[in-house]
Amino acid sequence: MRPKVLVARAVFADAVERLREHFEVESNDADEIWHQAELIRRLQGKAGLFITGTQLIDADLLASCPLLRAICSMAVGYNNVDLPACTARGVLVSNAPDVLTETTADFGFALMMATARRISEGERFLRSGRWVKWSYDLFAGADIHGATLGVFGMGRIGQAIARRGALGFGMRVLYHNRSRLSPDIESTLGATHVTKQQLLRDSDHLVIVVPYSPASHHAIGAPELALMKPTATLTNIARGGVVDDAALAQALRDKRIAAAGLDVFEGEPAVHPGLLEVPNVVLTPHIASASIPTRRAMAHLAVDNLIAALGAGPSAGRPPTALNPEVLAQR
Ligand code: 8YV
Repeated sequence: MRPKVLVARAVFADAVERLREHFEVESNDADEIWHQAELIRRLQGKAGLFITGTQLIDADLLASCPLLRAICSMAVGYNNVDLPACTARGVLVSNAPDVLTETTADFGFALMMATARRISEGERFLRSGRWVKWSYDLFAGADIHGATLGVFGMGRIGQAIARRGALGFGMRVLYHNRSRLSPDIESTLGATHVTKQQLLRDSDHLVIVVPYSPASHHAIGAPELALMKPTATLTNIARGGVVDDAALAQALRDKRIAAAGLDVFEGEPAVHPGLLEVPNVVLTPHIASASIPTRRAMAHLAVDNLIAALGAGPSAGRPPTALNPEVLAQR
């Protein structure tokens, strides 16, 4: 009998088709949002699960689904998955790194530029019919070129943003990260490692790319925002929860910082009402990796992982981007 697999959200048909070549597949083509009990109900008897960054995989779910052997996510971030609990239960977990790095960095840069140059504010103004004359300071914002870019979290996406800033826009690049890059990489990127305080104080444009974990919860809150320049912008493409959205809304209202660009939110798809009320923020619905080729590559990488993790296909037993490969050794 072929293993059974559940695809928790709608995804490219060709990706699901590849799963059907190896498994008996139940897919959520209607893209319903299943509550946790429904997800658990549908997982009964399934060996594999395809998820996005939005399904919660916790110890309760794992305990209720004893046949589950592999979970593949089409996201790079995996804060929605209790990885130690999966490892303890012998469930192989994979994510989808690398394939989204450049696309996500493009978007982070675009969001930072839109924020600094007040593009959303300008468009709302124009669309509402209020543009009646040119003025010397109409939506005058901050420059990107020659400014100081601060990167908080210098993983793959952070490095790709730093590269764009240094090489494309002549920016001075500062970064803060738990571990420092090698001197080689620092000099290629033209990036200088600084303390978090210095990063907050010196950045003209701060971009948040640090993964979410209990340690990074509200890493940017009222005390951190108070250290930033009043002319600075903040862009968050990491995860809601890294930034304290209530504190940010207050800082934007008080003009403690000039503007923010946000692609991710605490409790999304809900957005803090204070953020919807202030004009100096660009808001997008978690789309940083959303180019068609990249979303397709993410889905297919997740499929590669699930096929291999369940012992099928040419890479059987060797899922390319497993997060807990030690589970395979125990099988
Ligand atoms: C995804 C993301 O859009 O990969 C991530 O971690 O946040 C986004 O690229 C989303 O989570 C897809 O599942």
